[in-house]
Amino acid sequence: MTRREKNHWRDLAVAGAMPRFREPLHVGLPNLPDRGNFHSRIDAALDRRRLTNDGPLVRELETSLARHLRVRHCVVVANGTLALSLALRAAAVRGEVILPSFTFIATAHAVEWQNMTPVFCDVDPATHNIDPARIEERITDRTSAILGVHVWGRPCAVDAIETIAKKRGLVVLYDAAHAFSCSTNGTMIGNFGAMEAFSFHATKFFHTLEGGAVTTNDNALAATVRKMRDFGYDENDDVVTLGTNAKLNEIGAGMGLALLDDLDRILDVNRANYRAYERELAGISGVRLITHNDTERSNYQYIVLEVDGSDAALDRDELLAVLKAENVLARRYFDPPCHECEPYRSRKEMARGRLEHTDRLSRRLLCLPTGERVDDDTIRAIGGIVRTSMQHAGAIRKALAR
Ligand code: T4K
Repeated sequence: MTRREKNHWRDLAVAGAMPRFREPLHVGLPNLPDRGNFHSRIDAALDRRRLTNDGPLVRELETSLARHLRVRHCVVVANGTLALSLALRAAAVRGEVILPSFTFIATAHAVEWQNMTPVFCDVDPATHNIDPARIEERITDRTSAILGVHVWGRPCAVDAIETIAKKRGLVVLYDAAHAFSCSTNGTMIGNFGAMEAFSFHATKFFHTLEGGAVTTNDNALAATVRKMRDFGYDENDDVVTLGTNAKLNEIGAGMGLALLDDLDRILDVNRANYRAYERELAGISGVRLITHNDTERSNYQYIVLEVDGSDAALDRDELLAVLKAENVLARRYFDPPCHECEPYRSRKEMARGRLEHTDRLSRRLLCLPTGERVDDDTIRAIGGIVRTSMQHAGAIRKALAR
């Protein structure tokens, strides 16, 4: 928005109902643990002069995460993208991999980076996750895996995907980057498919600065990922397979351990923030907050708003512009979706059927700020901006168009 537009904006009668935040309010502002806890873990690592290569903090973190996720093996790695790449390689996936386009670009790039071919499948508009009813039409004799993504921490239809995979002899993997500490039918995400890949990036509610993990209940796969993470070395220091450097360092592990001690507090904050958004956004026509199954564990990490964009209300990009003018830096995820990004967009085979719901969702969703720096007053103010914007959509649209 230009200065002239902003001035005009301020002149609008509705502007008084729109509190402007003094500091920009970001989506993805990292949560922090108790500093004393973090510092003492880091001091111990410095005293030991053991900074990386499967150090004691990494080992302790793996044990704690496996316990939390109730999974047999948790192999922590340098980031979520490498977690995906290692899982794909360890599962010996070849040829085509069916995955949603409605995901962060890392999911598709991890497949492509391993010289496999991503085949994009549409999502269920209700869950935003890969639609099992559309998977079979994507299977060819070159398909070897289905890679589901638990978008916004809401679990994929794991049973339906498993059934298709069994019938067609395919490997199932999950990108669980959004789904740490979530469950489905009482089982923690991390236990499904052959392996699941987590991201512990700083913007995730639980993080290790940069980081990620592969989880599995399969002993052989876990052993393979462990070797691949460390140049292919085995426990006897022999190089027994192709590997890379995907190791997490001790500082990141120290952050993860300290945050795990605070996990219940952070989950409480996220849940309370989600409930506050539910209250503040209730009844505003043209916007809908995504729902979570409250009988399961959820991390409420993303506050996702669907903006329907009818004539009577602002569309998603108009609402984003209003929020930005008021210093609320909401974000579009995932726009453009993967199939609209290079190198996928230019490919002929991308013409294989439209991704109707993916295209539609990517134009309608935005994420609002949450986490421990966001409180009830902030959410009330953001709710006020959204409500006023939608109530005065006509006048605001004119101001935006100037
Ligand atoms: N699969 C899925 C489904 C994923 O969502 C992701 C990552 C992956 C796989 C890959 O995992 P990693 O390899 O990343 O571990 C962010 C994150 O960088 C990315 O990790 C995340 N998903 C994605 C959904 O969001 P951007 O491009 O939005 O990041 P950026 O740098 O623009 O930051 C977002 C906001 O956070 C900004 O408003 C500023 C704020 N921020 C960020 C950082 C890093 C801070 O306030 N402080 C910080 O330290 O991708």
